[in-house]
Amino acid sequence: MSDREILNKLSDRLVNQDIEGCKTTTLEALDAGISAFDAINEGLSVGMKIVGDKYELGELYLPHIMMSAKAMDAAMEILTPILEKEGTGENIGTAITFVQEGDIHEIGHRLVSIMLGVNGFNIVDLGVDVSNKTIIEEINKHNGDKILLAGSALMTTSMQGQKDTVTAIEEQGLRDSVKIMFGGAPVSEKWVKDIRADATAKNAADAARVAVELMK
Ligand code: HCB
Repeated sequence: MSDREILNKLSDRLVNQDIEGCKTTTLEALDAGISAFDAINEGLSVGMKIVGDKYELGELYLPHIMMSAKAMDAAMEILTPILEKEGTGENIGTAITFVQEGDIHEIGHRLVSIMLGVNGFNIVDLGVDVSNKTIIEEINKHNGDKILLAGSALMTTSMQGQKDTVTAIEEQGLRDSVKIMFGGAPVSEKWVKDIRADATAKNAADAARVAVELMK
């Protein structure tokens, strides 16, 4: 089977909520020499995009998405330690990563956190549904470090909260202490510019590239 066929199979397993199949196909991909990174970006993430599209079309329902998310988790359990080993070993700053208040979508956030860690950031992962109060407290704890804030929002509602986060940081006089990168499916270049954040990125690899640039 070609690499492309294995990656397609991985995507199909995720779309079909096949948790065991997702695990075995992930191992098959690694055995075939496919990198953990490609398995995520060209297999699993492609599958998750299809799941989202099918949900929107009414072809899949919430329980299906939850099972696909579990299949993604099962694959990530295998792939995360491999990615972590690929780390550069350098420390280019502290990345405070989180999902906006009211939002529990964590898959993309976790991928971004992993990729930032692999690329030399010390990761402070605040998890999902994080309030501005917690974010401000965490920035203050790391005062003096080079700080990147990497926030995710997957819903148009929670995305509005990103604007409040920037305002809260400005009001606390902390804006010059942090670089702010926001992402998630609804987030656009125009949105981050409008809310006075520094950058966005379309996927986890891009997020790492943009983050490293922001730290320069
Ligand atoms: Co969820 N959900 N969901 N969901 N969900 C979305 C997000 C909708 C778009 C689906 C739809 O209607 N088409 C929709 C939001 C609509 C909207 O606001 N416009 C939606 C909804 C409505 C909901 C609920 C409200 C449903 C309900 O209960 N009725 C509920 C939300 C509860 C809440 O948060 N309070 C809900 C729940 C769920 C789960 C639990 C079933 C599950 C999440 C499981 C989990 O995370 N453990 C889920 C999922 C999986 C999705 C979809 C299908 C996929 C999201 C995903 O994981 N994508 C999503 C559809 C979609 O997004 N098209 C749907 C894969 C990852 C890899 O992509 O975009 O998250 P990503 O991250 C990328 C990228 O954006 C970038 O890099 C990442 C990696 O490549 N990036 C960053 C992300 N963060 C970044 C930060 C940076 O600084 C830089 C880059």
